[in-house]
Amino acid sequence: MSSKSRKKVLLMGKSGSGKTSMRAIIFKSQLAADTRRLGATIDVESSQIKFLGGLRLDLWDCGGQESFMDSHLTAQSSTVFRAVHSLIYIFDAESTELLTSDTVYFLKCLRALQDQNPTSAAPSPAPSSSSPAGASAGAADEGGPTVFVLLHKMDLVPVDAQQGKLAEFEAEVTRKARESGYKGALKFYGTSIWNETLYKAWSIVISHLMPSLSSLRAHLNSFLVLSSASEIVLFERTTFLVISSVTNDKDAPDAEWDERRFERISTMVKAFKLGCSCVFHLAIAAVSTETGLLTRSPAMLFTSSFAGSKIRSPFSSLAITTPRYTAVLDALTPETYILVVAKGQIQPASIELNIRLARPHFAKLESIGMGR
Ligand SMILES: Nc1nc2c(ncn2[C@@H]2O[C@H](COP(=O)(O)OP(=O)(O)O)[C@@H](O)[C@H]2O)c(=O)[nH]1
Ligand SMILES: [Mg+2]
Repeated sequence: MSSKSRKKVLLMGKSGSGKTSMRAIIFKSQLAADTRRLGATIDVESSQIKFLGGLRLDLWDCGGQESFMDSHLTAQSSTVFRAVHSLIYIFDAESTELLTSDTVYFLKCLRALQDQNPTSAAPSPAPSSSSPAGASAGAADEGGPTVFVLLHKMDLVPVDAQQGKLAEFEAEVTRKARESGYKGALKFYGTSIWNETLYKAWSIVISHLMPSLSSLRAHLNSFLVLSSASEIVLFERTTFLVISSVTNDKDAPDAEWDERRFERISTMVKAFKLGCSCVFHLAIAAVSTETGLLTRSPAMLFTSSFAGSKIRSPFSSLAITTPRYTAVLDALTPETYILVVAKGQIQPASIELNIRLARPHFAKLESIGMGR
């Protein structure tokens, strides 16, 4: 397998900051509540995750106890830090040592990353935080590893203080990193396992690992135009992370569209799949309490319709019809799901037909690595 299709991603941070919880929720479909029972990670737990387009993710969950951190930074430094595509560093927002010893370890990791990947001295353009789909794939290959910094457990910070805390943390850590001689880009996100911020950050990370996203977006755009849809979102099948999305310009911006709708869909579909594991093919017509395009109502419908029913069959597809929009979520290729949203009340069957017709085209793209 070529190094281009195999990406090493380090998950680092102090013990108890939430690294293994994230991994379990995103890649093993665990419930957030179940992460309380996770044991401490010993040394390094590496897992290989197959992604679409032949991409293989080597995820290294590095134990964060001081003794392990010291070993990662000294004896094991070349093993851990060499040939890294991305480093995801987790800080516990509640830690009393956030800007002292926690940051000191982070700076040591940046130094090791730079030493083991000499090209990382060049600034690497990190993806835009506002657009997972707009992430620039392959930047790490050209300019050294990309560093994502997650200020995690933000649910424990009062809501009105979250933004300020993240901004202050970002400014301080960036300043210290520059002072220590690190020149690469650092991208900051506030996250929590208890809401969709986790999916937002991880969608950006994953999009960054994907080759040729712009080519994929061009194909999705053609599909958007041909099917007269308002929005199309592509999800990775297992994690339900957003890989790419396109929106019809004439429908956007629309104040009623929830800014966090993609991450919310990831969260709710995954929770639904977990909670029910049932055959999932339903059409709901004329929802009277409809409030807007994919905002609250589908989430409530998911949970209220199926709570308690465990049939143990894989998720298949979903169609929702309301007076304001029609949405169909269906498998597109063996490794992706597609969500097609059209304004107004139209027959879900027509969207399903379009998806069926598009499948061979997208399947071909995937088999050649998403249009690489
Ligand atoms: N409140 C809160 N707790 C979290 C969050 N993420 C993880 N935890 C908890 O933090 C504890 C340590 O998590 P773990 O993943 O084992 O940390 P690790 O040592 O970095 O791998 C567990 O009890 C998790 O349930 C979060 O976003 N919010
Ligand atoms: Mg752990």
